[in-house]
Amino acid sequence: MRRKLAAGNWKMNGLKAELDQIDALKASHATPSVDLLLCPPATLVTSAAARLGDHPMMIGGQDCHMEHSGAYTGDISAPMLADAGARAVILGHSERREAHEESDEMIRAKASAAHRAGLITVICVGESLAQREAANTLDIIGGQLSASVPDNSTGENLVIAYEPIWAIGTGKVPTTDQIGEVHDFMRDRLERRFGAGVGRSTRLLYGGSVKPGNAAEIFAVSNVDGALVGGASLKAADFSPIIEAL
Ligand code: G2H
Repeated sequence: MRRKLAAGNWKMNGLKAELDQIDALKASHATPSVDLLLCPPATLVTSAAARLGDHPMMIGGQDCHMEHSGAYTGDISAPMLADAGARAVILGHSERREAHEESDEMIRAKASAAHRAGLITVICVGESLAQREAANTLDIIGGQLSASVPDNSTGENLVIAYEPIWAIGTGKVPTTDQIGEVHDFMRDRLERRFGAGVGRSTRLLYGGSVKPGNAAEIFAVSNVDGALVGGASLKAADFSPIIEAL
């Protein structure tokens, strides 16, 4: 049985003062019945992990380099994230695929490095509005899945987040039928590639304008095992009801 996962992606938001939100989450979810992951900016990973104490919430990064170390100014490696207290990393978010021209091959190499460092990877896939309107959604998702997900994935270290680009930060959310179609397709693709063990234990998150008001409806969809939440994860008062809806 897959354990549900609520993941927060703070993107490029948050100064030290915002770590108070972690205290609020700890207070509201002292013994959470679902897995929790919070991915603050890299500058806060160490202090966020320290702030957790013995709470089971995980802290994660939002990207990592595919190399272990070297002359890559400004980059952070997977072992560095792990050393800072991260237990997971988001990879291939559409904002990185677009703004940083990350290819599926780069994401696969980063994910492989993250797995070697003992990190859980949350690998993002998603179609643009033009691709959906051209009825190419499943082709795009299938291509991203096969090219971005590394062979050293297991049911424990792999999480996939379906994030339709047109739903990110826009307030637009796909219908539950649209979400279900993609999640069922992803489950089938993972089972075909990795077999039933990995295919059925990999958690599939939905991401894109998840809010307290729509979370329960999204979580009721087949093969939705949780959410990757952006804007609504910045404040514990918004993130908590989403966690409770899981
Ligand atoms: C999608 C999501 C989090 P938001 O990017 O990854 O952000 O919930 O703000 O749409």
